[in-house]
Amino acid sequence: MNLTMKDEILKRFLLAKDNPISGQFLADDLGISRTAIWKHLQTLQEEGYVFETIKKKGYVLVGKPDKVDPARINSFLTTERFGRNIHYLDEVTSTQSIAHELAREGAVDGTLVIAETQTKGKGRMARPWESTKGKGVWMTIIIRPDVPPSQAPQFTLVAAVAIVNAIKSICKNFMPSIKWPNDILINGRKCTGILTEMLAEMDRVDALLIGIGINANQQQDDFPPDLQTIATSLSIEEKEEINRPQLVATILNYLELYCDQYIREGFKPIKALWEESSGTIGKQIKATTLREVIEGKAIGITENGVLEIQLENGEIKGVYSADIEIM
Ligand code: BT5
Repeated sequence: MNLTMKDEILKRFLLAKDNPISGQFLADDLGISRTAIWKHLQTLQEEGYVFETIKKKGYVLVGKPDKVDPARINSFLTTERFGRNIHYLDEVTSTQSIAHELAREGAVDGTLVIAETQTKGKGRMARPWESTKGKGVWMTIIIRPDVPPSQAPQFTLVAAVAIVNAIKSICKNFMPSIKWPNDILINGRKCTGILTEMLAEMDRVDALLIGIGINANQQQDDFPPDLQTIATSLSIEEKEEINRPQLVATILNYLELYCDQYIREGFKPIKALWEESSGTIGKQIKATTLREVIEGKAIGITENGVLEIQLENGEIKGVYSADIEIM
């Protein structure tokens, strides 16, 4: 849905920052009665927003619950399409499942599904994805590029570039790197996973569902034992609380830019951006595909996003999809 009236009101408070807004101004601006405005403010208060009344001037928003709600994401968006239609839910099985349903029902390009937690978050090959409540970014964006199905995997790399650049623009105390094809690591630990799924006909993509999971505000002991040594969060590395709505919007801002650039100019400019942030190229790696295990040096990605590995005997092998271990 587009922003509701309550979200429109909230957005005005978010943009006004410390400046008071009067009930009359809101009523005039939004074309509803002052009583209706007051009712929406009351609902917002019930949701955890705190307003201070400034005599003769109006209200100032002085406290917000820590949520990735549409109004807050919207206040950081500069996109034309991405994130302009947001489905925000407290708890879901997986944002991918909801996105599948919405895509089949005709959801517009750029529709975002985002939740505070997932009970059945999933990685590739149905592996479980840990989605701690209120601490991460668990979202799926539905896009409808006019491309053949063979081009779908490149969008994972487009998304990785968008996410890594969004993280770099918000966090200053560490350097994230992309691990081909779908992870973002910080100091060797995973902070982000991407899962791209597709609805397609024979020769064209109907919708791509780009699922993005980012550990934002977990502390180390929030992770279950099996992830303790392999996962990290932006907040652990930055040593500061992360503004999740700002992170979501910044990713969408970059993602729209790079998706459009990819459609317009092909993979070349994305490949250059990808290589700039890659932690895989030049490394000795072990790639486990469905069919074989390949060991060698990662020497680059092709125009199709295929990872090229040079074996000890000099032979170069292209890998379309694999789990990578950096040796
Ligand atoms: C991925 O799979 O990395 C893709 C993850 C995509 C998650 C998003 S969240 C929003 C959307 N809705 C969904 O249901 N999914 C998407 P893969 O490369 O297969 O990695 C999965 C492995 O990562 C697991 O087997 C664990 O070892 C590890 N893992 C699970 N949860 C993690 C977490 N929160 N942080 C770091 N690593 C995790």
